[in-house]
Amino acid sequence: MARAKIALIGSGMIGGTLAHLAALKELGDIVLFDIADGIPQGKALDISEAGPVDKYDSTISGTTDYADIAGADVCIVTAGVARKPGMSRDDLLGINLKVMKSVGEGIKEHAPNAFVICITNPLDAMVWALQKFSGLPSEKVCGMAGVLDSARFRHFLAEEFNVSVKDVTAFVLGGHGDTMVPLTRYSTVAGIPLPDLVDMGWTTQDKLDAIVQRTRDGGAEIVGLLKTGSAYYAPAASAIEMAEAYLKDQKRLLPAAAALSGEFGQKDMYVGVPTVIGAGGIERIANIKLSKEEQAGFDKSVDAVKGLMEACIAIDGSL
Ligand code: TXD
Repeated sequence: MARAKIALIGSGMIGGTLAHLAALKELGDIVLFDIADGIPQGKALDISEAGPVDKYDSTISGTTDYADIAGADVCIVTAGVARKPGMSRDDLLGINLKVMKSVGEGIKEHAPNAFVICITNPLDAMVWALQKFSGLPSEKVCGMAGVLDSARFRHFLAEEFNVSVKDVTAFVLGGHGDTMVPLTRYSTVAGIPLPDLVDMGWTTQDKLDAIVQRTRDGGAEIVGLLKTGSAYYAPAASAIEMAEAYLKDQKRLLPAAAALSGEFGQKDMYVGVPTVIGAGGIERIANIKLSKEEQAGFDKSVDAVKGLMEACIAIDGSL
């Protein structure tokens, strides 16, 4: 059986890391695409040259020509600009919306059967615009943010409880931003819900609240430290987990920005929800029951995303 083909649209900090991780896991042959001539080709050659050491036979190529992504099974989109200190994710909208238009046209023409994972910020608006620009079925276009946000949450919880990250599960809902909604009652250590761990004295509610806030601020914390850009190792690892679930039909239940058609009382928009990812793409959305407080947090996040969508429509009336 022919190897899968993975196209990385954007070969910057996340794109290069995606290529390296996909090669290490031998998920398929990899095409790095960018408009900055030399970057995709240089990174592709460098990662190829690591192949003999790490023993992967994936072919990795770099290009500035969309024709070279032809027939891709997965497209992971990081094209656009990233934040600098003092910028919010929303500040990127004006520039990145235009980038999504060109990326959407490229995918529509050359890889219409791909499973598309959008990473570009502001994520929930960009993935919605990308699906419209590309015209791909909505179940084949999703956004990566929830896996990253829950991974950040899980890392902080594992540190707090001094337990293996392997046994910490976490649930986050809503947009990728300050309004994200970490669900503590569905987050556990080996199935023990966080509220029970508070009752057991493993942590306090104040410490838990601080961890939730640090998760919300996770992106800004790294931007403030790096000063030259934003996070890329954990975002890349998160998108690769989603791509693997599609390529291997794993039916993983993962948080993702997905198209809603009535779930959680919303439709015609993308926002972070629990999804089942398999060979059909976003195969199901777990329409979990939310408490009044959780629903209010989710609705606030939905309103923030709708505000970004309106800003997009004001810029590009074709949306
Ligand atoms: O969880 C999440 N979704 C976020 C997303 C986590 C971290 C970063 N997040 C966003 O991903 C970030 O705010 C950016 O919007 C993207 C990509 O972040 P990255 O750190 O990889 O940005 P880089 O290093 O600037 O890479 C972007 C590349 C760069 O090489 C540009 O030349 C290229 O995008 N680029 C384009 N490629 C194709 N087509 C067009 N039009 C284009 N414009 C720029």
